[in-house]
Amino acid sequence: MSRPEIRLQDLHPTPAELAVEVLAGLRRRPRYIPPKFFYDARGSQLFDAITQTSEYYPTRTEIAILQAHAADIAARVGTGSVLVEPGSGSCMKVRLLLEGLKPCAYVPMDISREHLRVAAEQVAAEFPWLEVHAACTDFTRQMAVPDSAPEGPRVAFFPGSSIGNFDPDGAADFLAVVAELVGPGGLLLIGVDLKKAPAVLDAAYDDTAGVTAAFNLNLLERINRELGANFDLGAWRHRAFYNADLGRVEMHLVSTRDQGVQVCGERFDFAAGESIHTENSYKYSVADFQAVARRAGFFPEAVWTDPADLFSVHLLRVAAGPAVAASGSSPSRP
Ligand code: AVJ
Repeated sequence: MSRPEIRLQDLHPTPAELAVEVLAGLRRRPRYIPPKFFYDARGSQLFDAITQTSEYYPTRTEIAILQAHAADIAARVGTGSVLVEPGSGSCMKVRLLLEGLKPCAYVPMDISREHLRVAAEQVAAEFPWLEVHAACTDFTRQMAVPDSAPEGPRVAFFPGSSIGNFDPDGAADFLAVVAELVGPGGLLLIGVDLKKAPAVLDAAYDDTAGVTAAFNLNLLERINRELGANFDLGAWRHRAFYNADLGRVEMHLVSTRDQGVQVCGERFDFAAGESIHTENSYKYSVADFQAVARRAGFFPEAVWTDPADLFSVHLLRVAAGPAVAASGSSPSRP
């Protein structure tokens, strides 16, 4: 098959940007490296492998919700929109919506350039009637729809509970950016993981096959490769647990001994047991998440959950009038 035509806008983070954020994170206490850096080519593959583990319920549960309510979602969203997906990964879930939504264009955005290109080309090949305008970008910093994309009512799709990587204030700020992106009357379809028994959460982020551990440790391999660092992969272990006080799963990389590591020519000393915090994954109740969405100028239109209340999918709308003020930003037609 010939290569399908897609447009790819490339704002991929440079090694210098990676260096700045990694060094800043390692100098802080507690040490923290943002989870967006998990997603090099191998990290994107490992994430897809996590979604196949028996312990990681969010992906299959959200897919079941989207399948069960595809007709309702399509009826509420309507056709002909510009469908924008920040953090599109392998573009798996959007496939469940495309026939019903018949968007005039699909705009997948991802930080992982080659993964994005391959995924976007596959969508274009499977849905020949669909215009695909991909944007390689760190959407936590920049979320512009490429100029090549057509005009049309915008719908944002943000599945997978990626919103959980932000703390609730950060989530409200991010949703305000999405509200501005879709404009007055615009829609957001978003997947949000729900609070549940801690044992279920602990297992989901520490699968017995060790895929999540490999995903977490791959961050150090990436830093070794791209920043010429010398992390000893054998001297770090994966740790994940639900922090009930803060309503989030935390992932850490824990040093198993006293050690020094060189990153970009700077030396970092780690004591045995000291950790680098690599991810938060906040969990919500339906009402708590709707409160966050309201702070960003969204109104809940519908919410769907699975029978076991593991996961939720929310349809949210920005008020149609010009009167919404979210985080001080004035909404404007994109
Ligand atoms: C992609 C951020 C939604 O938090 O569940 C999965 C990432 N990390 N297992 C999540 C992840 C470890 C995932 N998100």
